[in-house]
Amino acid sequence: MAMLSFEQKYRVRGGTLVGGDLFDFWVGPFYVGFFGVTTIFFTLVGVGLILVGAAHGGTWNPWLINIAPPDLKYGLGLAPMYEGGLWQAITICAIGAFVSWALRQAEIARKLGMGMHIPWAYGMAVFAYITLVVIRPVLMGAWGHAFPYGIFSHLDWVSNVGYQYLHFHYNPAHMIAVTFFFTTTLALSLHASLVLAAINPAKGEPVKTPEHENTFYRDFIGYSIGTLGIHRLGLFVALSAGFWSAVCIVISGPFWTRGWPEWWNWWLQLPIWN
Ligand code: UQ2
Repeated sequence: MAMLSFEQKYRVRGGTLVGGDLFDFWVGPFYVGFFGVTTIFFTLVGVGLILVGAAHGGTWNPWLINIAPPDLKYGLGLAPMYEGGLWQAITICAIGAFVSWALRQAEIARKLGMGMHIPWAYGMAVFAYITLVVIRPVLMGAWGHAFPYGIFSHLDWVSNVGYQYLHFHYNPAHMIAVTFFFTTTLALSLHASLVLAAINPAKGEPVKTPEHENTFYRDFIGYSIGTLGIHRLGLFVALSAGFWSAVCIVISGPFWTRGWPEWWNWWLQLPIWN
């Protein structure tokens, strides 16, 4: 269907989760909706607060701007504005904007009668962020366990927290997460190269089809996962990377406080070594 007639057919009212017809319209190419309005609201307030924090921080060097969470002594309470309160307000705005964005994806998917794969995929990244700045700090009893908002400062936080557990690469959930990240890049490179190989044959050759793609992998490794299957696999490995990242940090502190290499003592203590 040509794009112009497609738009006539599908740019219609309905499918909203909240607000009925109130925000059920487009501005230029963009769908607005209730959650488009809340996304814009939280984003403008949040970016404004980041600028306030930056102005107060003594540097406009983009690498060095830093807005830190409250000191541990404030526990899970509210902190004064320039002692972590800004960080708390910015975090509320960030979560408000990210959740609004996911719900806007869900509204657009509903409008089009599509599945909810996109909001779930994006939601996994939001879940990993919320694990870092809400779930783990709450489990540990202080907002000060969250990471600071700044380019270098958040890298320093990752490094420090890693060394706090001696060697983070011995964290078994971290191992699983890293493996899924690498598998995701492997799967995408296999898929992208296969599709481009099929549609870019030598000059004068006809464009190739999924039959050719299947045959390549059957010749090569005796198995083809299929054109739908590769996308299911890709979504699974990508979501798993985000999920296990959240698991690997949320268990560090709330459920394991010693060095991660020491966790592997269960292996050395197996009775088979006696
Ligand atoms: C495939 C297929 C595609 C693909 C790819 C494969 C026609 C266009 C890449 C091959 C993928 C396999 C065998 C799975 C690899 C497993 C892991 C864990 C990386 O068969 O169908 O569609 O793009």
